[in-house]
Amino acid sequence: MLGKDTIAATATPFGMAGIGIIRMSGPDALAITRRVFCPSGGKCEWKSHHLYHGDIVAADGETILDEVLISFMAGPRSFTGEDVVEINCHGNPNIIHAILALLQTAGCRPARPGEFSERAFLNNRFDLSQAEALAAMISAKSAKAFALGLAQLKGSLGREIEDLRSLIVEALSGLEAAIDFSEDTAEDSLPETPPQIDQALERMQKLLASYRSARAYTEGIHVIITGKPNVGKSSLLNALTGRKKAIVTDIPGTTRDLITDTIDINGIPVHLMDTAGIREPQNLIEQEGISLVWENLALADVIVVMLDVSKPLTDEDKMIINANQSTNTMVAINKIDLPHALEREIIEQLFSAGTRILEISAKSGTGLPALKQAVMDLSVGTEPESNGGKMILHLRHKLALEAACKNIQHAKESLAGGLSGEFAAFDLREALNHLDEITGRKINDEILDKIFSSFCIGK
Ligand SMILES: Nc1nc2c(ncn2[C@@H]2O[C@H](COP(=O)(O)OP(=O)(O)OP(=O)(O)O)[C@@H](O)[C@H]2O)c(=O)[nH]1
Ligand SMILES: [Mg+2]
Repeated sequence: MLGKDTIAATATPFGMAGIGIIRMSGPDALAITRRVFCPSGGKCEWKSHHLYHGDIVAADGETILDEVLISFMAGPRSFTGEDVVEINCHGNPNIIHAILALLQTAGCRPARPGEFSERAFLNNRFDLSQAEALAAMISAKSAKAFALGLAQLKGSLGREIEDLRSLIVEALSGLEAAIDFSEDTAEDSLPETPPQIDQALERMQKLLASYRSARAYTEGIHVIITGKPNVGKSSLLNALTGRKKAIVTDIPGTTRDLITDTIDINGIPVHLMDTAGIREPQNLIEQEGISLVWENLALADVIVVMLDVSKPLTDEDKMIINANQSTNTMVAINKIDLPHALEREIIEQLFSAGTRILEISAKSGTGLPALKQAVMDLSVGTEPESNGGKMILHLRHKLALEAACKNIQHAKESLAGGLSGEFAAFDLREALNHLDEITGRKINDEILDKIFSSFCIGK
């Protein structure tokens, strides 16, 4: 990778700011800087990891473009592993553009999105999972999501994958020794299942189980509130967000559009969706609104079916209850501040055993903390820390791990079924390949391009 062209890009967002940072990496980074930079006092020694003050001077050799601070990090002790220069100029988009253009005439080219990280990966500054962690940190929507990205950047996932790799390599060498032995002695003994196979499988399944809660922290969870008109869905949205987001009236059919808002529960972004009350639509607008509810019910992580305790159950309630019997359904019996016309036992019988049923008052706020907790239990389950911070955040990692698990299970089955150890050895090698996709030990260029091109420019 060293010896390639030198690249430059702004590392800070374009826009007015106190400072803007332009980053340059490659073999000519220092030579290009020298062409455009006039240090205070006339000269500087360009010691690595030092900061230099001076002016950026235009191609005419006279016009000062900006007064800047420049840091120089000589490779390989830099982010990319190459020579890196960072120019701290004033955060005016015109000046940043002008300096970038000047650097290009002096010998570099604009960096592609993610190209700095790609070079860092190719120069073994970090593994692929760490590069992806960087992108996850930049786009993290909550402090918790950032912390998970940071743990991955520190190598928590990479280390776990290397441990799993070692277990499989040990199992493989045990198997291969057994295969060689049986060939040498012409004995037909069946190879035993190496214990490392089960250990690896268990750890991989634990890692896979972390995906759901990790996604909750990074992407948030989608909660939809459904029920017949007037049960208090919009009131619940308003009570949970603490804002008058949705119109509330006692006229059934008030809400027709989807109304969304995001709240934070224990560091998790929870995307709430208030919906049109479900009933026989009375006009085209309501009909459209209700069909949107059905579409979104299918996509939600958690469904809150709302009932009104002050009114007897209707056919509409029963239809909604029957349509929402999945494991991600919970029930909110609302308006418990009013006289009850509904019995809890009857509602319990209408849902499958174990369904969470909460009694609330959207009006007074009673039961809302318990409702929030139930949403968490249903969507996140166990805390991610329970796996020592080893989690998978990316779908790409999940798919690779699932494929590796399948290979290992296959290996186990063929050993248990008395097939030659060669078959199991083949599957174990495949499992290793899938694990190597996660850290990038072995990965094709197309996938690499796809990963890095989704990064932002300057990263
Ligand atoms: N007493 C009492 N009234 C409530 C409670 N929650 C909602 N209401 C009242 O019930 C009526 C309907 O509330 P909404 O929040 O608009 O009900 P909705 O389910 O969104 O109704 P649609 O949008 O028509 O489907 C309003 O008059 C609310 O003030 C509650 O917990 N207690
Ligand atoms: Mg409403």
